[in-house]
Amino acid sequence: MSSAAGTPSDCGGHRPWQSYHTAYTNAKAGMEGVDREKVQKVIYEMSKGSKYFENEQKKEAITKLKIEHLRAQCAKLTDNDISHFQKVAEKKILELEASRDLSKIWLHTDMDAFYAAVETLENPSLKGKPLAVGSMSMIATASYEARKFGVRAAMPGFIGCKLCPDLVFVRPNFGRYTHYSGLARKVFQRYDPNFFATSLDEAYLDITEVCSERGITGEEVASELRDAVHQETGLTCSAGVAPNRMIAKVCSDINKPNGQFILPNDRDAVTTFVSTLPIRKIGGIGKVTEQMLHQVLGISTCQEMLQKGAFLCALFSEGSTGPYVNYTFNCSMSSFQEAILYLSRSRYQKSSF
Ligand code: DCP
Ligand code: CA
Ligand code: CA
Repeated sequence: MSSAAGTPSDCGGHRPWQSYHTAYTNAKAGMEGVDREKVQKVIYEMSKGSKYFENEQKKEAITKLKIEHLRAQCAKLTDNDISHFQKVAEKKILELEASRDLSKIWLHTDMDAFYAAVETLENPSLKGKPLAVGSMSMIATASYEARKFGVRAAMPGFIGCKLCPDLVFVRPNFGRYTHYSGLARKVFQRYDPNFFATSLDEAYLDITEVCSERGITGEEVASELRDAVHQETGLTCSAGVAPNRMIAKVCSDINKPNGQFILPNDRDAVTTFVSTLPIRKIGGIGKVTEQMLHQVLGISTCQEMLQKGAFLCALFSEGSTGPYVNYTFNCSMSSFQEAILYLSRSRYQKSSF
């Protein structure tokens, strides 16, 4: 087959930490300047030998087997197979392109370092300190000051301490978070009475109507809404504005903390934005799918996913055989479709929730 396989990092011998991927080795907002290799090494050294680590290693071994299986399937594809599946992929893309909808303006909003920001608001002496909300066994979130050291949500607190010896711990106070969430939601209601919240700290708003009624842009709504949230809660949030919900969510993370990113309702702007987007940004593509698509088909971005559409259809369609393919059909095919949908239309309607 013609597609280049990914080049896995030095997994074997002298740098084993490079292949240790777990929930908290992935970067979050505020971790851009972190020395990832150093952090990964600390995580690896401190986790080695634990039950959790062994379990992660087992999962990793299963993923490797799946990758080998998929590579073998790929190698069996004939030129005829590939040209057949190329047509299948192209047809699907054309169908979706025809239904592209750029008529809606969606806003996704997400509070910054939510639990940590609430705790700091309640106790201003924590301001500016590297803060972890949680315990020695689990960190729920970390302040942006702590993230500079590689400390993040889902990481055991004892690893956080190793990465950042001055890390301050606060126990979670869920009542507080619910209270502040309620205050923020009152603001959201002003812009979309039917907004829907997906967690205490985030919500999706259809701001199409408010924009047209008041003759203002999505950018203006985002600024105004963030100011109002700050005024009502004393907390900052970030926002993303885009023609569909999935992209709006990706956009709200771009200028975090206390920032916003606007993607205009314009086909070229959307396709350009999405083409360079790492596949991991797609809801539903986690660590395992990311690894498989990268190592089997050399796919890292949504654009590459579309370019390899024939291979994805071939490996993950119902016509394919093999236990692994059946097992991953739903997940991987939907990942492929998600990428196409990103480029195509606003898929999520309120009724789908
Ligand atoms: N949370 C948790 N456990 C996790 C992840 C998050 O308990 N593994 C809680 C604590 C967070 C809140 O949910 O404060 C919101 O999660 P986010 O992923 O939105 O992270 P933050 O709001 O803390 O930071 P930011 O959105 O600025 O990256
Ligand atoms: Ca948040
Ligand atoms: Ca969130």
